[in-house]
Order: sequence, then structure tokens, then C-alpha cells
Amino acid sequence: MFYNLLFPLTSEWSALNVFRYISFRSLAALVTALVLSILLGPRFIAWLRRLKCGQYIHEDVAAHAAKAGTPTMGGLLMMFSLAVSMLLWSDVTNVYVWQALLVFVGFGAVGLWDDMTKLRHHQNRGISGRAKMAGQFAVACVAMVLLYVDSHYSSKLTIPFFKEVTFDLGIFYLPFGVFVMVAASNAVNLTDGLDGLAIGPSIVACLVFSIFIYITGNARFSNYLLVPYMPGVGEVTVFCAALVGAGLGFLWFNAYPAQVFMGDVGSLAIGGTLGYLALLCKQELVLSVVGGLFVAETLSVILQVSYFRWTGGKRIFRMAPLHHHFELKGVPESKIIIRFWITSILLGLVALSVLKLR
Ligand code: 57M
Repeated sequence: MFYNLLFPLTSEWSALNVFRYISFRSLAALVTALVLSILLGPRFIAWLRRLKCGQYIHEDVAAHAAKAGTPTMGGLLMMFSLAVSMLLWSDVTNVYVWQALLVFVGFGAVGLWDDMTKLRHHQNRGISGRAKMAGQFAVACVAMVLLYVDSHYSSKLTIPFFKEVTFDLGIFYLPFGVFVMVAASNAVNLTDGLDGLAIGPSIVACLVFSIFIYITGNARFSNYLLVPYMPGVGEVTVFCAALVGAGLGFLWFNAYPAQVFMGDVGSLAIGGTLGYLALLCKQELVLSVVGGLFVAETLSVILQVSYFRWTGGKRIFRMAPLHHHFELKGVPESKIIIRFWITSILLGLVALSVLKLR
């Protein structure tokens, strides 16, 4: 909004020219969302407590008993700070920033529906798996159609590390894109089982995509780095920065020992949005590298359930997703979290190397 209101006045006051730069507005968006989350956090958490939004805690991991009553739905705080910061600092006439916000709010609404249902039942029984999937598919389909009908968007799949190799999926890009968003949304949700475990790697992934998106929207850089160019996409860097700020602000309160959990309203929204960002900058497969930790958590569940069924009751891990396995082995929670963060930073750096190694 500042861009739309102040940049046109540059001829009268040249200092306002600074609003032209995506880099400046992105930094401002990050700081705004971060400060807003930190300032509003204590009141917001107190409000959740008054509403009795305490998380139901399973009894099968003993170490989690102490977490009983921790308020959930902290994702709402992220959503608010992200939306305010994005509105203030982005070019509000840009269609892609609105699409990104739509994905965040859409997936978040499905999560909120689940969280509210769990709250009403005073236990961990939310909406049915089928209803949740239907909601996620509906949001992903809308977002994917909006991207697909865009004349600048290509249905070609970019293959990391191979500059010449692309696969044109044609109309099949639509179901593929929907799958990417829904899978990413569920993968982040599965990972969200320890304090700061989901938000840390999400921040790293978002930072990596902010770089890819900035390059995708810049004709000169994209040409130099052989990244598909898409005019207008660069503005989404401001959205990514606001999301990083909102995520860091949430982590302020979600850091071990957590004062608030993000809830499905946060985890589904962040995951779906990471999927959308990967599709937007045509780095669909890079998502599985930068989000390798989310992939590992999801694979651990798939392997555990398949092996359990195949062997009639045997397990590979003490418990899936993976973080529960380490917990039951006696690794302290804070150590698991920090090691997962370090792994995600490493994966983020590998993902960025795609830009040069091809
Ligand atoms: C999300 N939710 C957390 C919080 C958070 C198929 C199966 C693998 C599904 C999986 C599952 O239900 N996953 C969904 C997991 C829950 O956190 C809430 O949920 C939100 C995210 N959706 O924001 O509101 C608990 O996680 C802990 N937590 C923290 N800090 C945080 O910042 O400590 C969350 C955020 C919270 C809190 O304790 O209550 C969750 O884990 O329930 N199911 C499982 O993960 C279960 N695994 C399992 O049954 N494994 C089986 C099979 C099916 C694979 C096996 O290995 O044999 C475990 N879940 C729990 N205990 N809690 C079982 C043990």
C-alpha cells in the first residue's frame, strides 16, 4: 500500500524512490511482521487461554504431559501479522501476492475448522480425514487454476541440476500442482509435533524461496542464472519476507518450552503456501530438497504404517513421525529440535546450489 500511495509522489520528494525497491520493502515487511507478532503475542496468547483453546495431549509420549493446556491456534497470530505487513509493504495491485495470501488463508481456514472441531469435542477428534482432504483439494484447485490460466505460466517441469532438461506436463500439470500443495500442507502438519520443530524449517524454506522468487521476477538475474522468467512474480518476495517475519515472531513464543502451538490453522497454511511458492517460481522439485525434513517425517509415517501392516504388527521406528522415534530413544526435545533445524539449513543451502550447479 505504501508503494501504491507514496511511490507516485517521487517527483515531488525523491527520497520516496526507495519504495520502488522490492529489497527495501521486503526487509520492511519482515521487520513489521516480526515486531507485530512479538508485540501482539502476549495478549493473543492470553486471549486464547480465556477462550480455553488448550491443546489436548496424547498420553503415549510421557514427556508431553507437561504441555497439557498449552494454547493452540497460534497460526492465527501469524496470519494476522502476515496479512497486515503484506498489505502495508507490497504492491497491492499485484495479482500474485493476493494469490499467495489466498492460499495461506484458504489452507488456514481448513485448519481452523479442524482446530475448532477438536476444541468443541475437548479431545483430539477434529474433522474427518476426508473433509480435511476435500478442503485442502478445493483450495489447491482454485490456486492451481489461477496459475495455470496465467499466460506467463508454463506447464513445464524444471529438473534441478539439469539446465536443458524440462518435461512439459501439459494439462497434467494441474493435478500435479494440486498434489504438491496438498502434500506439502500435510507434511508440515505431521512435522508439527515438537516446540519450534515445524516453524524453524518452514522459515528456512521460505527464505530460500524468497531468493528464487526474486530471481524469477527479475529479467536480468533470471536470464543470467537460467531460471524461467515470470514478470510480476518478484513482488511475492515481499510476501515471503512478511511470512519469515511472522514465523520468527511466532517462534518467539513457540520456542521450547512453548507458550503456544500453531495448530492446524498454522501448519496447513504454511505447508500449502510453501507448495504454492515452489510452483510459482517453477522450482517444484527443489521443494523436496529444501523441505527434505518434512519429506523424511512423512516417509517415516508411510514406512511405519506399511511395515506394520505387512508384518502384522512389527515397527521400524519406535514411533512415527521420526521426531517421536528420537524422543522415545531418550534424546532431549531441545536437542532434536536444534538438530532438525541444522539439517534444514543444510538442505536449504543444497537447494540454493541449484542456482549455480547446472
Ligand atoms: C499433527 N499433532 C501433534 C498442535 C500443533 C497418521 C499419523 C502419523 C498422524 C499423526 C498426527 O496426528 N499428526 C498431526 C500432530 C500435536 O500438536 C498439535 O497439532 C498441531 C499441528 N497439527 O500445532 O496444536 C501434539 O504435538 C506436540 N507439539 C509440541 N509443540 C508444538 O509446537 O510439543 C505440537 C506443536 C501436541 C504436543 O504434544 O499435543 C501430535 O503429535 O498429536 N499422529 C501422530 O503423530 C501420532 N503417531 C502415531 O500414532 N504413530 C503410529 C502410526 C500411526 C504411524 C506409530 O508409530 O505406530 C503420535 N502423536 C502423539 N503422540 N501426540 C502418537 C504419540
